[in-house]
Amino acid sequence: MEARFPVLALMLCFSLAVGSSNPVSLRSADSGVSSSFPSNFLFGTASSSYQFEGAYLSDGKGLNNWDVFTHTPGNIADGTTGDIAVDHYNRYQEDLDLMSRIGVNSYRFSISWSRILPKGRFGGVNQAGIVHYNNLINELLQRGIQPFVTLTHYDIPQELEERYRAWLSPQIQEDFRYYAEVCFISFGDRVKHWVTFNEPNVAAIRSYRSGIFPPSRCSGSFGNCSHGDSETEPYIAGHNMILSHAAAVNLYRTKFQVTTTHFPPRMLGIFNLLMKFNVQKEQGGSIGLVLNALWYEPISDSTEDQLAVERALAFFMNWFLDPAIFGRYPEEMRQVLGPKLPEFSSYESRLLKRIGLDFIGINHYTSFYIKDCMFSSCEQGPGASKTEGLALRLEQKNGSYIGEPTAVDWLFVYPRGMEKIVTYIKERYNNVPMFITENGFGQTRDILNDVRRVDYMSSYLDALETAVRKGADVRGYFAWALLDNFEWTSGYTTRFGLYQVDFPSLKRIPRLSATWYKNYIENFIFKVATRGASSL
Ligand code: PNW
Repeated sequence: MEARFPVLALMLCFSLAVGSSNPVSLRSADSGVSSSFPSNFLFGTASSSYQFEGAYLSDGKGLNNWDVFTHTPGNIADGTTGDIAVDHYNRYQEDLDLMSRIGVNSYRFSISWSRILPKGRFGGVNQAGIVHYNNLINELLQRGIQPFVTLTHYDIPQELEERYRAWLSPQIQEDFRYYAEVCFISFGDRVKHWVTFNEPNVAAIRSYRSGIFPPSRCSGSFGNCSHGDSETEPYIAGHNMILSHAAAVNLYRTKFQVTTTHFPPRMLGIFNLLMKFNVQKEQGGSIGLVLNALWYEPISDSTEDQLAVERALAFFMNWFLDPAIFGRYPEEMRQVLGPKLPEFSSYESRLLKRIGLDFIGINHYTSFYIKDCMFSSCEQGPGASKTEGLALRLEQKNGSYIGEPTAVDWLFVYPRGMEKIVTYIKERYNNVPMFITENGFGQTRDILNDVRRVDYMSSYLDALETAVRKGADVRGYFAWALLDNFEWTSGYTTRFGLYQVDFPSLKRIPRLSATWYKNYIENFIFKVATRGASSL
């Protein structure tokens, strides 16, 4: 299926030739005469199953960890659940129409594991779940929108918690591999971008260090839990996530992705014959991993604070990216954590290094200052403890914030962080292709004229373009989110949508940012279409 941009670009060329006017109407959507993004750049919106779908007991879906967690009083700020969420399960056609209206050429969503496998590998495949995602994918492709699919975005079948404590057990690797296989077989002929995990770093930290996500495990001053060990369990869970990721990537590489290109031409005949009974399909897609990526500025120019920035990056992001690409944990983590950090066997390490990643997905929203706690003493706070890397995270320096504060307590507007995190990843990981898989702005007041979201997106996209101009291989950008939705422990109190959702009626109403994004994309297509013309 073809992406829609080349077609639109042609139409625009035509409209230029016949003398119609530039379609850009919002001045702020036009940030220059040319764009640094490649012509096949993906522009999309992002979502996740638990935050959007609702329909929590429909069509044979099994209970997941978030169903159980939200139904336990006291866990969610406004006492709500994702039982209905924005009812995307039933209203997806309407939502795809909204995407078409904006003009995106990709949609990032996640599959609900317990909708496909209500009991994990300990029960059957729920055909109704397969049918649902088939319909969604087919309708996307009919609209010229590419599916960009995450296998797990925090929600997992509750069965796995109950049987063996989910991420704390290596048994989950087999469950994840099996689930991935069902998805590759069912959808891989049409899905060309797969993500194994959304933000395993945030999942491990919030589920097993602070305990604010299910299964609510933590210890000591890290949170208020009845079970857990904040100093070891996040690293055990993370380790099992990395090995689960590796199992899925290895499976994709060996059975689904490409089967012929690694062999010299004269061996192809024999190879094809040998593989004929083994290989399902040549799907030819790509597979990657999405991390939450914060940027950090040192609180001073001292060597100690600069080293602390490296530690903060290691303990938050490289914790997962280094194993997925280099087959080992960052040196900073090994030094500080010692035996509390699990080890990869030499087989696992070689496997990880060999399979690698086709792309890195970056969820970037904000930045912080970092102060060293290894060589000097620190007050208590996020990041300061040994298990977090001895790098204190601060919002302010000399009384001023790193960027304009927002209604979301962790979100400060610091667009340069976008350029810097992308450039950092480019340099550390040898310019592996990147996608900005999430970027967005949250509000607690319900505003339709969301100028602050428009300013935020516009400035972050400008900063992203700067990184691309300087050589970063960034291939797409996904706005979080198309719609207001269930914002985890904040419930429905925080709104990230380009469209407002009126929750009682579930009506979708466009905000200024929806119109702005539409114009931004149109303007991009116009720039791409006139690229050749201007150099004539
Ligand atoms: C992401 N931070 O989480 C998630 O992938 C989404 O599901 C979520 O709705 C969205 O961001 C908005 O919150 C984040 O500390 C977790 O900077 C942590 C941070 C940012 C985003």
